[in-house]
Amino acid sequence: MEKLIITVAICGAEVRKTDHPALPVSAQELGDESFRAYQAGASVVHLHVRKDDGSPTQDAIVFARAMEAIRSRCDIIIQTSTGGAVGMSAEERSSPLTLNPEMATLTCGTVNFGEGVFWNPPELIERFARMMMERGIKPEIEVFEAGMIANALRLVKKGILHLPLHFDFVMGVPGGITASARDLVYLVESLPDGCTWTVAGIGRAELQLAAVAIVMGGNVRCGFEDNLFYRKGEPATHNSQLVDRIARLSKELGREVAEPDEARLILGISKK
Ligand code: KMH
Ligand code: ZN
Repeated sequence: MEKLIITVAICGAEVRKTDHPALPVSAQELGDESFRAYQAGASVVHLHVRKDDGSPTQDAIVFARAMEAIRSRCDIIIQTSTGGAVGMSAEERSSPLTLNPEMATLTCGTVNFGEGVFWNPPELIERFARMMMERGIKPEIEVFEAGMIANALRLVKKGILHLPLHFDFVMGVPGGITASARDLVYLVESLPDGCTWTVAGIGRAELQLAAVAIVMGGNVRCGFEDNLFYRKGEPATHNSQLVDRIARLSKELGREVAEPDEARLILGISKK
């Protein structure tokens, strides 16, 4: 089995400081939090950014500041979000791609997202995919529902995306696929040979599905975007505490954890 790639989703767009006082939001906080997670074993940081008042933004200038803060501390792979927050325009969501990050997310379909709708019509997906290909940005295909795999493979057929692709299964969002081992196996078995995958379980499913992914040869995402708790009733101190547990579990199960350069090799990313 390849080494385990741990992605840390340090802040997301929906969680607020009032939900967790240690939520990183400023560039310095995002830099420090990414560094702690890197030291604990994360090789990819899934990045959202915030305005000064803590609300989500996709402003390229705010992203650039956060990316600079992260890069000055460590060589973790930076994966910018193109999802942003529910309700943002396609224009706004695509802004961080102008910074040519090493990696970016590409959600391949529309899905209910709690009380809202995470809107990803075919034209938006295709536009984002073309931008990523033109700029040499490695897409991570975000899958909230099984049909999103087929949507991504349609873009392969059209010659816009190319195999092997890397997928992230986000499981347990209210409105999306359930966070069960059964559904994870189904998603994995739906991928073409040679593709890589990560699982991001929401809430308490984060740890449970991580354990399944580690033994199945997949990869793991954890962090405050998906889960704020170390265990029931006990908030995690930092994102790094969640990363550290996944790294420990993986080593106990006989799988070493990838450094950023090893993750680049596995994912087919050439360092920028
Ligand atoms: N905040 C969600 C609506 C992504 O980063 O690409 C979308 C999201 C996915 O977080
Ligand atoms: Zn996200």
